[in-house]
Amino acid sequence: MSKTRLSAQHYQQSHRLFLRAAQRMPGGVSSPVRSFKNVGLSPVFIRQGRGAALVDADGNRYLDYVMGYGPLILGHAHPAVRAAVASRMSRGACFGCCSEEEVTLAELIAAAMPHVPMVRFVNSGTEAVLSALRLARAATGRALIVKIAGGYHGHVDALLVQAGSGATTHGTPSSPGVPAAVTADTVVLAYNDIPAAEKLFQRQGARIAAVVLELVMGNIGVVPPEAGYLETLRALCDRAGALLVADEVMTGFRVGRGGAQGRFQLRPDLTCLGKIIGGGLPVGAYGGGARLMNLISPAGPVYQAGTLSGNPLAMAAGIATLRLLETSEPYDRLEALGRRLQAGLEAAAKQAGVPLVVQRCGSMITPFFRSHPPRGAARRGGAANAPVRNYTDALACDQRAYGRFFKAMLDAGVMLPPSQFEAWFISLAHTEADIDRTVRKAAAALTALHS
Ligand code: KE4
Repeated sequence: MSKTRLSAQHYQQSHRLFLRAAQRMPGGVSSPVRSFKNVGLSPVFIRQGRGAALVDADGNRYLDYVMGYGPLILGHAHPAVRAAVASRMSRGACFGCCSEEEVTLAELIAAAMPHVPMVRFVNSGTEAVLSALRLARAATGRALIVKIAGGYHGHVDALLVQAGSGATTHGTPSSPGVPAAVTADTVVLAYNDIPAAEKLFQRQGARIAAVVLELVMGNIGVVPPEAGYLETLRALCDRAGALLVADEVMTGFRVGRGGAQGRFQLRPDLTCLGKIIGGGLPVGAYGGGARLMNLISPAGPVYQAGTLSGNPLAMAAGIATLRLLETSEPYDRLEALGRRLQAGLEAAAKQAGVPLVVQRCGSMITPFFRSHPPRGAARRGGAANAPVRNYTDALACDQRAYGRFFKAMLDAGVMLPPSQFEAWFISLAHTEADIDRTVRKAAAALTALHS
């Protein structure tokens, strides 16, 4: 592997594991973003997580803000989740039959999300979105799908067009292997661009089966919706007879108990979930009203199935997690920690003279490294402190600066997502002292970056 390694003596075991992994797994990983390739490094291999802390194969400890890319809102190895999974495992974990846990988790989701009274469990966010799109096309008899530039919805063929997250940094936005015929019925809109949406619906509204979007973008970094944007998409869909599919795989139970649809008072027709509802075990789900969901086999003709769908272990972990999220108290705590981290990072960047725009929704947060335009050149993607409004703005940020910041923080014992185009996640295991320690280390890293 020809990539620059972290300071060698601290990461020998990880590097040895990585060399073995690279013999057996493409890129040595099970998912591209965790390869650290985007920041030009070899990945660390994690041996243990507990609370907000990780320990890698070399015994290095980290304060973690990846948190599994979102599922671990309680923190790593939470006692309630450990107990629920152990108890379930002791009685068997896979029956190919129904289990009570599926029903209980479905009821917990419905209680928190009024627009998701019915749900079908699957095994990943990808599977949830691809199933929701099939249902939307069946329900409307239409083919056209509208997605948002930079939106990432898993590796769904039809949506690997200008996709965010790892698809921005690891694959060409329209990945090889996806025939043009598959994306011929996919149209891409810029986020937060109401005129573009109105124009598309004016021209093609009668052909549109669904608009699928992250209500708060998290896969280009955190970009919240601007006032009126979500409401406009809802009205355009209603007028055209198209469905609004909210991909809340990341935001569901993250930005509030009712997800982003609750936070922004939006009525989606279908909702995709994942991550938190599985408490760290493999899970996905899609849901909505009975009229639509009863089109799904065996209730209706739209086929979708899965050997491990509704797996009792994942259900048990999800139930244990959601049961600790049933009041506003945990979200108030996460909001306060998020506000503290945002203020700290902004102050540190200002002190260091680094053009950083920190954007946040609840406990998901991203510092965008606004690029220094070449001397005399016009800045692309807005002024140094202008908000990142969409994919174009995000792509104009300084990825190299983020990569240097990532490495400095990793060596300082803080694990961040290895990409500018990801969200950092705060958990209920993080403390104010953790946040303050993070800000101190970030201040040192930013100062070094700018010296
Ligand atoms: P999975 O198939 O990875 O479970 O979910 C896909 C997905 C769908 N929708 C949204 C909004 C998502 O954020 C994701 C997956 N998120 C990425 C992190 N940006 C997962 C990390 C990875 O790919 O390894």
